[in-house]
Amino acid sequence: MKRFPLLSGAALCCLSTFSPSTLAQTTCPALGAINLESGEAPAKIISSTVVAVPPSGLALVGTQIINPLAVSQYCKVTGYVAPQNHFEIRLPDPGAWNGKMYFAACQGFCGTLNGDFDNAGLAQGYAAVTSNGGHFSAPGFDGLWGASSPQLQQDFGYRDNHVVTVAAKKIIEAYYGSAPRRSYMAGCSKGGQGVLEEALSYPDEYDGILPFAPVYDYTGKGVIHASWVTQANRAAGDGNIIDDAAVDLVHDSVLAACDGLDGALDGVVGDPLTCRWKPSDLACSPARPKACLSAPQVHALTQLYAPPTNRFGQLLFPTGNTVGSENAEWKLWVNQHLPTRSFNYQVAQQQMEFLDFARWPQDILNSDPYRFDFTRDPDKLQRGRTLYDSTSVDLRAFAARGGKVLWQHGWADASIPAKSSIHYYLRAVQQYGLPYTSSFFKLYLLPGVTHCGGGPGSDHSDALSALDNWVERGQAPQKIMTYQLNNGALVRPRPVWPFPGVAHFSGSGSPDDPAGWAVIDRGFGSLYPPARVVTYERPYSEVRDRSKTD
Ligand SMILES: [Ca+2]
Repeated sequence: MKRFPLLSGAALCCLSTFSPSTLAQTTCPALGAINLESGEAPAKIISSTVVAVPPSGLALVGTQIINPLAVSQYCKVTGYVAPQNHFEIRLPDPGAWNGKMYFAACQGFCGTLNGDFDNAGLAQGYAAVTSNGGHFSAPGFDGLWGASSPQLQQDFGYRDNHVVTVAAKKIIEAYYGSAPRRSYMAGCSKGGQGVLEEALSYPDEYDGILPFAPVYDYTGKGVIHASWVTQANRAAGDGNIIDDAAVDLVHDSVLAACDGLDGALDGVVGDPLTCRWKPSDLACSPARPKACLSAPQVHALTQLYAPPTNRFGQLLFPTGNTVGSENAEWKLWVNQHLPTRSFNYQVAQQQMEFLDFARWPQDILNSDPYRFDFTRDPDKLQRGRTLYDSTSVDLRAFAARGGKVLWQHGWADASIPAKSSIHYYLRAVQQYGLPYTSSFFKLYLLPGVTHCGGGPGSDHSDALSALDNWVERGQAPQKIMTYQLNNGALVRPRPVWPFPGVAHFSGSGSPDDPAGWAVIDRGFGSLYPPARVVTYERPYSEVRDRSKTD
């Protein structure tokens, strides 16, 4: 949990100069009396109280940089939409409200309600909302709540964010006397799928979205790619072919070969697409008898970087892991540390066991990632795809209303490969053309950044302001500045340009001097046209037919 120290100063300064709204003291508790028990999002408010911002400031989660305003207190509203879609809304005082709404979608398997997700918006004057994804559950990859619970599965897949949005807009209007003039939504991983799903299925609800490393192909990633990785690295006794030491060996070799391709030896591969390193470069040989990979290791690593395919060679997911993503996160997602299973194993096992089928355990065919059959089993996942996947690139209804997409993904993500985001973008371009697509949709790939932030790269940016500026003033973002947040200080500045632009350093000094970086537009090259993924071929109208998921 990070705290932004500037905010504490802002909060302290304004407690003495800005009289806390007596209006809030009256209207906030009064929210509990409004009746929301009708319509498609029947809701009840559990509590509504004014909360003072502590001198230490608002706790922040995520990668949003804030420009703190004078938020000295807020109205905290908790409640739920039937049956179990719990939410927390944090409302700035009427005098501090910017007239807009910010929704932070839950991530992972959701199941918790973390009001601090609101703070990236609250601190900048937004009425901010977050939810639990439609259920409460244990931390980590716990899918048990989904057992024989089609309603909770639907809520998690697509309904929770929608109904909470509907209820939140009513509450915001009740509090301020007017509905939000603009609404934005942000989320990473499963949260990224959630914001994309909103734009696809409920295009009137948001004016701009901030997907970060979205698992838009929830089934393809969570079951198929996760099982592929699990099987590729399986050694006798369910150990690892590429163990933690081999991961380090590989990463050092990749860095030696490709760190400098972006012009800066800064411990980060800036453009993995130009990195020609391959596993056989580390193969053991008479010339390299030590610090090398055995033949089975070369084979396993090749499989890990390769996309999942069936026995006919057809593509089941757009990509394998990314060269340069061999890091601490890789060791968690790919490697077993028995008795703890890899994250990929846990995700695939829990999805197949509890989330993809209506009746547990009667319907379960196989919940062992080691036994997933890439030729026979993908067809058994159609119900899960209908519930959880947002693979359509048809954002036309969203764009027609002026909706904008500012999409980010870390290149060093060892969970959801960044190339899956590229694949989505290229499919959109293939379907609707580059001029149209880029007019409302920009993709930013962040070098050295791991899943949802972290890693050796620069993960923080003021993406929300860039999006707001685009929506409100029509000023499309180009370069965005990214930083690491280190003890409250913004360090390691790096400009990032929209894909396919690549940042290259040609300065003579430190790569921390942003003036030394410029953009190279290397085009789509061999990436285009995007390879055909057979699992995306199902008619979208059929995928959207959710009447069959009860
Ligand atoms: Ca570099």
